[in-house]
Amino acid sequence: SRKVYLNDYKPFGWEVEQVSLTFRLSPRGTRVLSRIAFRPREGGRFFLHGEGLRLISAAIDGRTVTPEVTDEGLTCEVPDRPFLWEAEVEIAPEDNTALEGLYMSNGMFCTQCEAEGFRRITFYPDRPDVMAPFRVRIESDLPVLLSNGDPVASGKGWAEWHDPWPKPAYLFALVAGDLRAVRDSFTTRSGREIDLAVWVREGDEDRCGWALESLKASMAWDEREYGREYDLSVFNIVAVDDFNAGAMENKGLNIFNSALVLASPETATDRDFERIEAVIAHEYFHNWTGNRVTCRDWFQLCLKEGLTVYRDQQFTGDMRSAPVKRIEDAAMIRSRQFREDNGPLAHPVRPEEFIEINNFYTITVYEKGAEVVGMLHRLVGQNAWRAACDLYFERHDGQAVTIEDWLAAFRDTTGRNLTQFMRWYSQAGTPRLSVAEDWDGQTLTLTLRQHTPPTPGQQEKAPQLIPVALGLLHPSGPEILRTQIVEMTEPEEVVRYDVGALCKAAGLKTERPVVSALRNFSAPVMLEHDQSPKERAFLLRHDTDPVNRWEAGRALSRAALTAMATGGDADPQAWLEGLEAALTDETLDPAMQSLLLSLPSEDDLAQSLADAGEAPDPLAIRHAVEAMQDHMAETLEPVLTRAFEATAGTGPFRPDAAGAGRRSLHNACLTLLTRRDEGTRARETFARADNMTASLGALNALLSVGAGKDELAAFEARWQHDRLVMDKWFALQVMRASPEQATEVAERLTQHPQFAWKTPNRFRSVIGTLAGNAAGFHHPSGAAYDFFADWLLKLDPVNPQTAARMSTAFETWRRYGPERQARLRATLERIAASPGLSRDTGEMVARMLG
Ligand code: B3K
Ligand code: ZN
Repeated sequence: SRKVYLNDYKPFGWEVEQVSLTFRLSPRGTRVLSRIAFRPREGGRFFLHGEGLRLISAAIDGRTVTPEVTDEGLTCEVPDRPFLWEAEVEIAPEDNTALEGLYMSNGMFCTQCEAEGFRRITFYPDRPDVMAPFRVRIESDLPVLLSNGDPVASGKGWAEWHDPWPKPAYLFALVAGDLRAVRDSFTTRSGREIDLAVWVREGDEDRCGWALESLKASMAWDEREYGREYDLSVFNIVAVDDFNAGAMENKGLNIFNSALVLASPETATDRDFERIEAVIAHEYFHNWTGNRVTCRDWFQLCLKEGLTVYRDQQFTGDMRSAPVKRIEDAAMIRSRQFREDNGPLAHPVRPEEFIEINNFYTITVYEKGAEVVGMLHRLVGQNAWRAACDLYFERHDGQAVTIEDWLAAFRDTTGRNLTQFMRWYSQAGTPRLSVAEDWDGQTLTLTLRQHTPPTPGQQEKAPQLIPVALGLLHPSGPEILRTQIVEMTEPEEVVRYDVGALCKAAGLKTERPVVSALRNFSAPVMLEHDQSPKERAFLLRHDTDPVNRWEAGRALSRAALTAMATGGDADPQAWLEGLEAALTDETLDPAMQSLLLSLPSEDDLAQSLADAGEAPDPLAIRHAVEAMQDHMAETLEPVLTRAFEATAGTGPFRPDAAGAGRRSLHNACLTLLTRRDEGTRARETFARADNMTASLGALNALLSVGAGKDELAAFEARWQHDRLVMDKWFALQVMRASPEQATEVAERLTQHPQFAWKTPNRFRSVIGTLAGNAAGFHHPSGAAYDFFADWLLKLDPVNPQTAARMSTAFETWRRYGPERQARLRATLERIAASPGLSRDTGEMVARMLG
């Protein structure tokens, strides 16, 4: 398979002035007629992408031509002047199980073109830097026919759409089906009324309200915070059950995985509501960051994704709780992004080579990309941030641009030289930031050192610009130095604080302060800062920075758990005391209390052990976590009971942050208390539950102590006709299965009549979840590895994109001991050697084997 390199970028030799497409839809033989007006620029070899297309005819300016067609596209002699290209092709949407291009789901036609799916619809320069206005005519007996832009005209069996905004082909979309609309409207700040609609299958109409509320909130927010208004007369959202990703920002016609649109209190959890709100916002925000200004090439993916994730994070912080959101984002980077950045799949936020671009829709591009954008925001401050974003939109509206263009808007706004900052985009790997303290009774000296270990293809790393947010607390509690940003640029820097003066100013006795470093997770780095359990317990209680307060608790529980998992000396005392104080602190938000109560994931603990040079044993980790939960439940029983009762049933379900926070704490307490009461409370909760957050919380608590058989059956009986709820039912059983039984449980579920393995959501809920049950997945029998690999190989020819993504379950293989490593390597080698392996999975496996 061929590699593509950033440095090989060349613009396309022709400009596309206008695209007209006619679709004659039919499941086995859809005809696509294209009329494309080309105008020469540099010219050169005229190549149009095209895959799996049957070419019926082609003409230039009305004269038939016979282009040379290969697996990847066609080449043709073309005139050296503007010309009209016309072609007709045939495709079979019904046979398209890869869910890229035009495919079918439950009798409905839909598309997914990002990244390179349009070339499976017709011959076209399928690259993001070719932007053009589109006209689309759809012919079909189906009642609802949708495409991008504004509706132009329609009649019985046809509809026409026009999108005036030049767009790359990856933003093209078409939907045709027997769909129902739930409608609303939004008036923009300049007074234009936009028709909004969510299109769903019959029966789902009562689950669209939240998506519409979220959409209107997003539209208002983007006007208020970024001055960005919507630019078409309609905005359509379609829910589809078979979808590889979460959602897609096609211009004016967003297509969503139905799991990320449909919600009602009975069927969706608080988490689902929050995710729907965030993803609706994310796709909507792409209208400016991605669509109006797009990427020059796929290496620039973070240009739209990092920025849009950052915007949706800001939005969620504004709609809900900013500190809670920040803690969750920091936690996700530290576990999942660091895992990627420190393993064989590490790549820069802006990669420089790939075989299959779909393999680079990663947590590094998205979430680390968002961290980099956030650092930039904090470095330049709010006013310059807004001015630079305005400049970026103004300068590049209608263009396909690069990270350099993005940074130039900041350079030109602030006069700042961002050359070193650029390394955040080009260097892979997580910088290690160590903080060493020296105290002489008066002055505190901090020595900061940075160093980034090698990653695949990048041996040497240059120092990065690391904004380090620091604060100091007096050991009696008060803060003596408010958050200050040290902009570190060198491998080593020394910062001195005149603590005597700071204490004096605060009217306090001079004492050695407690350092709170990397506040608000000011940079995506691994902090190495030796602090005693006493200092951590102090920060857990007193830090003014919510992220570091949480982090102090994390550090305490992590230390205790890793010690327990390796048979070392575990002293959870400081952790438990700190937790007790947090749970009884009435000034703390329940959502925050719930976060403090959560333990690091088993995978995080495995990584911590690996970082400390030990081979983790996932079974020992599971036992340590369970022992810790028993310990927490026992020592904190009275406090947990009080918090559990205080958060019980408070009126009708509303999916807002306050309600969600209370329910989250309630469920966290329930899970622990279930270890003490034989499941009494959980059974009662399950029986009384009137919302999915409560039922699933209770079911989860029961399954995690090996109970809940009857409840599982009752749940299935009640929800068997609801595919989204059934996904939860499948996943929970695999997630909560004991290490010995996990593979068996997953295997049994694959025999369930509703195990529709070609639907990605269902595949992920069973097979994907098995990899999330770390102790089950890494059980020494090796059964899970074989089972998982067999299913990946079965899915691969059907849906390579989803198979490739799921293969990342193996990315941590090198962190384990020799026996597991040998088995994992053999499994990866078996996958790699299997005949006909897709390009997608082939690339992933080769990278993992290194
Ligand atoms: N841009 C899409 C993702 C497309 C995935 C292609 N493999 C959704 C998003 O990030 O908004
Ligand atoms: Zn996106």
